[in-house]
Amino acid sequence: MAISLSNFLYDLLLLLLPFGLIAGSNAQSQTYTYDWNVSWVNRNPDALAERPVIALNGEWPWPLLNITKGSRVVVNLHNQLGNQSTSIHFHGLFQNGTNDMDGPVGVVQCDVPPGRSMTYNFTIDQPGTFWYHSHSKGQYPDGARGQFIVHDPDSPYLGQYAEEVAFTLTDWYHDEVQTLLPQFVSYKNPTGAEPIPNSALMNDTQNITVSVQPGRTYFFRVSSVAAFVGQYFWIEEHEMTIIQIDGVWTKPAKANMIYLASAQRCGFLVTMKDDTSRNYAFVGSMDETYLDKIPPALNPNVTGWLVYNDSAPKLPATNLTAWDVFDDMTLVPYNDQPLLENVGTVVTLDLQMETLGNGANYAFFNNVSYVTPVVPTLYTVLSSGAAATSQEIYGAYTNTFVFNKGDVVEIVLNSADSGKHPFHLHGHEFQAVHRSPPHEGKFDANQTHNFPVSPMRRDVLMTQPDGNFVIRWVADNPGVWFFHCHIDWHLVTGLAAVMIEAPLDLQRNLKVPQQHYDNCKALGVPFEGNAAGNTVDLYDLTGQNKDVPRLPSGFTAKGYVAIVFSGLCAVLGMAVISWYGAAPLSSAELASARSFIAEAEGQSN
Ligand SMILES: *[C@@H]1O[C@H](CO)[C@@H](O)[C@H](O)[C@H]1NC(C)=O
Ligand SMILES: *[C@@H]1O[C@H](CO)[C@@H](O)[C@H](O)[C@H]1NC(C)=O
Ligand SMILES: *[C@@H]1O[C@H](CO)[C@@H](O)[C@H](O)[C@H]1NC(C)=O
Ligand SMILES: *[C@@H]1O[C@H](CO)[C@@H](O)[C@H](O)[C@H]1NC(C)=O
Ligand SMILES: *[C@@H]1O[C@H](CO)[C@@H](O)[C@H](O)[C@H]1NC(C)=O
Ligand SMILES: *[C@@H]1O[C@H](CO)[C@@H](O)[C@H](O)[C@H]1NC(C)=O
Ligand SMILES: *[C@@H]1O[C@H](CO)[C@@H](O)[C@H](O)[C@H]1NC(C)=O
Ligand SMILES: *[C@@H]1O[C@H](CO)[C@@H](O)[C@H](O)[C@H]1NC(C)=O
Ligand SMILES: *[C@@H]1O[C@H](CO)[C@@H](O)[C@H](O)[C@H]1NC(C)=O
Ligand SMILES: *[C@@H]1O[C@H](CO)[C@@H](O)[C@H](O)[C@H]1NC(C)=O
Ligand SMILES: *[C@@H]1O[C@H](CO)[C@@H](O)[C@H](O)[C@H]1NC(C)=O
Ligand SMILES: *[C@@H]1O[C@H](CO)[C@@H](O)[C@H](O)[C@H]1NC(C)=O
Ligand SMILES: [Cu+2]
Repeated sequence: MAISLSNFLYDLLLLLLPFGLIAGSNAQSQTYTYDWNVSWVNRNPDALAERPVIALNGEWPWPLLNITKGSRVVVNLHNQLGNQSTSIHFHGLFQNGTNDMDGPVGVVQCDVPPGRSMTYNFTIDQPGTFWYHSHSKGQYPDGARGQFIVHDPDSPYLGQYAEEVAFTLTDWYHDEVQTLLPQFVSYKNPTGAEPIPNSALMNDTQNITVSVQPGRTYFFRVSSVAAFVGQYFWIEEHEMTIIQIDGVWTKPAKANMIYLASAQRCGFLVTMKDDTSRNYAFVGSMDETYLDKIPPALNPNVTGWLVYNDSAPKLPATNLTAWDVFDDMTLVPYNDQPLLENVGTVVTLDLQMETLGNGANYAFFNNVSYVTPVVPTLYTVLSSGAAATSQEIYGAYTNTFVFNKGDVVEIVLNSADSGKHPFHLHGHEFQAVHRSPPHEGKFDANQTHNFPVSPMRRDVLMTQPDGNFVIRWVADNPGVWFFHCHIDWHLVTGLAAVMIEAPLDLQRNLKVPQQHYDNCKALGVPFEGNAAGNTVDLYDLTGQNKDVPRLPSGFTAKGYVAIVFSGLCAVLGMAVISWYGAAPLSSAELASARSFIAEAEGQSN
């Protein structure tokens, strides 16, 4: 069993202590202390290919953590990978007062290099179904993730179910990120086709079984820990009653099928049948609209079974022909929190994908593809005095926005991309005020919209292809909060922004442990000054990290591929064009390509 001994003892304590001592205001009565060695092991979760994965104390999958609301968590993370840096993010937590414990590298901390440690120390005062994962560049799809739940002694649904069942859903790759990433971010992939997963997994395996008792009600907690693809989920001939979404209790809502995009979670009740003569499949099915091409051998499905009867067969799931999926926008939070009005600041983020001068495809908000600044943004806040309220010092390539304490913030996100993108905001549960159907284009604030009286709150919301959404929250959590697409391939190519709330409050109240800075020192990463590391002139950003330069105008991805290859061999060039299924170049594209080559040759001579 993965839960540490101290955790077990605290659980025991929980049973023994008089109830009054642990519930309510006595929030600090429990501390969960974990020592985590992170290292490589080999595993074969889909029974198709063994590969190295990132283990926690030699175990993979990572343990399910079950923490009681109001507790303190202390994680001593020891990087024993030998050849990669690492970090930990507890997805969905507010980290209110502990912004430095949130995890994203380059935003609130430096990477933890091999051989070094970092202690994460924070309290949890919110219920829900969550997950925890590395927030170092592109790392969690190598297995550096697990599920965690926060048990709520004040749950409005206590007593309405007998047992809990928790598991994850994910896509899975046979290759390591270090192999896939250079293939993805490459001139050979100018359209930005994402790596295609090899399998779908349930709880990091397949064919799981859940033994059930007739007539009993169970609370299912399902977390997507996917790198890329969303999944449909359903239980054959059983209805689900959704009661929780991400970290928020909702009014009960009945569903036959749910959809979990990367990083989303859902909690639902299922009441078992009285008849025990047969078993029932439950299925996770990858949304194939994410994939640029569908390999014939790919099985997008993963199945588990509710086992009523050990001697009855576990029959394969019936193939569906249509998706009848629950619309999460119709959920209402249990506490009826009303729509936030009096918006103080509106941030409009226009999303697009584009090929840059190295021939690789990148993702943009407002024409800027996020690049990690020289100095992690939290450290810029803490070392810049009064200038911390000025957006400029955070650099021109980080999409950083600064808000006053208490501001009602609204993000309008307009996607000009044909894919689906699940966006995650750290440090908050936002109100999902509006989401358009596919292909609506930009949000039109001039139109009358009937926003919900009490919108769904959650921490990951998915845009539809070429659609838009509007979210709101109150900037009441001083900190530097990452806002990004949770498709890891899109995060590494820049689909991110940074929301800074009440920076002067942070300067007054946050004390970062020396150990965090020591990790920066070990890596040679500066931890003072503006985004470029300038401590003298905070408005001089010379030396900041920048986007890859643009292609010359009129130059297309297709043209780029032709050039690169025809430079080597004309025949190969033509072969590559047909490999991409592209039409022959137009004469304008050819002319533009020729002049680009001439210019490039001129420069290199
Ligand atoms: C799950 O069962 C299917 C069907 O029997 C099998 O093909 C697959 O290999 C199993 N998966 C694992 C991880 O054992
Ligand atoms: C972690 O690694 C250290 C150093 O090798 C070892 O002493 C310790 O026992 C390990 N801890 C766990 C929980 O495996
Ligand atoms: C899923 O895996 C976790 C961690 O190994 C385990 O604690 C949990 O019981 C598993 N859930 C199911 C339904 O098998
Ligand atoms: C690190 O080591 C693991 C385990 O040996 C290996 O599979 C992986 O490819 C290595 N990664 C890098 C970046 O060298
Ligand atoms: C965790 O933080 C609390 C509050 O700041 C502090 O009292 C405690 O000593 C810290 N624990 C560790 C292990 O750093
Ligand atoms: C988590 O712990 C709570 C209380 O300790 C328990 O009621 C619940 O069943 C546990 N959940 C899981 C999934 O283990
Ligand atoms: C369990 O399944 C077996 C095999 O199908 C069947 O013979 C038996 O009657 C079932 N038991 C119950 C309690 O329904
Ligand atoms: C479902 O469809 C797949 C191919 O798409 C097929 O291989 C499989 O046999 C079908 N399953 C059932 C139960 O009909
Ligand atoms: C996967 O499940 C879907 C939905 O039931 C079905 O349409 C499809 O045929 C299945 N594919 C395979 C390979 O089983
Ligand atoms: C986008 O940025 C590039 C370079 O940073 C610039 O050349 C171009 O004019 C910008 N486009 C728009 C529409 O602002
Ligand atoms: C909304 O109205 C304003 C003022 O009339 C106008 O400037 C703006 O372009 C309009 N926006 C859209 C999306 O039509
Ligand atoms: C953070 O804490 C402050 C002060 O206790 C509180 O007013 C605010 O609502 C909290 N915000 C979040 C997101 O937890
Ligand atoms: Cu995305």
